[in-house]
Amino acid sequence: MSPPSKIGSILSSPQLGQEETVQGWIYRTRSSGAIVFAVVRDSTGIIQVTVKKGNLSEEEFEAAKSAPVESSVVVRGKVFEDKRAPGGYEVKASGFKVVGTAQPFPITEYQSEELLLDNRHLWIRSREQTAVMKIKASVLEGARNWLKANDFVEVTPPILTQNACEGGVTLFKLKYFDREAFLSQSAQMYLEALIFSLDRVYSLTPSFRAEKSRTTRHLTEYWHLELEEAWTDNEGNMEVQEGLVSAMVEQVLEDRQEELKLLGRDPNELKEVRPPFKRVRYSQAIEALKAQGFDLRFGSDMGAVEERALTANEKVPLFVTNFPKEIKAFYMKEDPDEPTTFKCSDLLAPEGYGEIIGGSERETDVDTLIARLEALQIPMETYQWYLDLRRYGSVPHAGFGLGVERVVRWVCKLEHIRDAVPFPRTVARCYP
Ligand code: NSS
Repeated sequence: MSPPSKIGSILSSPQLGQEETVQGWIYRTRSSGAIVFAVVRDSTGIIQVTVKKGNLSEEEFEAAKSAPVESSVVVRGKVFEDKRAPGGYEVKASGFKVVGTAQPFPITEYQSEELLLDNRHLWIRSREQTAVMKIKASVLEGARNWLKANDFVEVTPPILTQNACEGGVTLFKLKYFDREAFLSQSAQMYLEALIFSLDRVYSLTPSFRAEKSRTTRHLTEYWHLELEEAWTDNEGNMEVQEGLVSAMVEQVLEDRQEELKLLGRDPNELKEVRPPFKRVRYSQAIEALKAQGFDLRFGSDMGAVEERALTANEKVPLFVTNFPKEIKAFYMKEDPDEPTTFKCSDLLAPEGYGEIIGGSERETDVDTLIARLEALQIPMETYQWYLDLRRYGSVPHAGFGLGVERVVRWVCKLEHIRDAVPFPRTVARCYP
């Protein structure tokens, strides 16, 4: 028997009349008397298999005829052109072995969103989910290649922590023996510690947010790509962000155009994503939004609605800089040119998809940090190690965190962020 071929390679370079072996799962099947049309899928595509009585053993014909969808099969046969078949070719079976007979599959056409989520472990076999996972892999591959080329070292921060990097409201608390600990919201503080020996670092970890909000862009567990760099400022940090995001998109365009099209994303729409990205100050953004009728003032938080309005007509991500201090985190550095603001930026995806990165230059002065923690009434004990970073050779530095699923949602043009991750965790769901 010939060694198994991938369906994708059979369809892209068909050897007409040559015998091939395909291993996969039945995607669709119908039969009429002496002929069975089974569409078989593997990780690379789908192909029609025509099973005719008489071309193979009676036993195999009957097995093919009665095998339900999602049964795993090994099929042998010659490849022929068939304009009506998906992909334009079919395999005429001379062998059809059912390896694992499926029970009636719980997912059929037109299912409710709830049923699909309850059966997520099965639904991830769908072609759309498969395409998203491949695109996500390319997003990460593009990121890692770019980070390596730019001398960033991958590090492994902890997930169990006693520090609330992004405030107490969205912390998942847990009992850590006789103490209290949290699931990490961000690796930032640990990355800040690592730049003193490595200069440029990044990590890819899950982050956890006990977000009560049921929105299309919040998960309670998401993949967080975070980066920290010594000897740089907020401007340098933004240049890293635009280089990194462009490299992610470029890798997807190189590897995954078919998958993008399957998801309804025209690859051409992503081709303009190249540095530099536009920059607008928060104060200007507020003025622009007020002109659109929004009731806002300096100090108002920007949510999904405001971000959508700012970027609905953009094709390339947009930086919003200089947020007011009162709506941002304690560790950011004041901008001496506009002292009511921090040297920080949010990167908003185009087409209204909203924030994908939050970044800033970090405060380097220990007394300023102590004063801020005191003002926020944050107990200092668990922050002593972080303050030490300013006591022993403090250095200008900046960094950011990128929400991987936020990027994938935008790139894949997904309605909901939960489809950017195989097993979504949201307020409503921790199963399967
Ligand atoms: O809260 S952030 O804006 N910033 C930080 O956590 C910094 N401490 C990161 C750093 O400088 N190292 O979150 C960063 C990004 C944000 O822009 C989103 O893209 C993503 O993390 N994010 C989320 N994605 C999915 N679901 C939720 N709930 C979520 N929260 C933030």
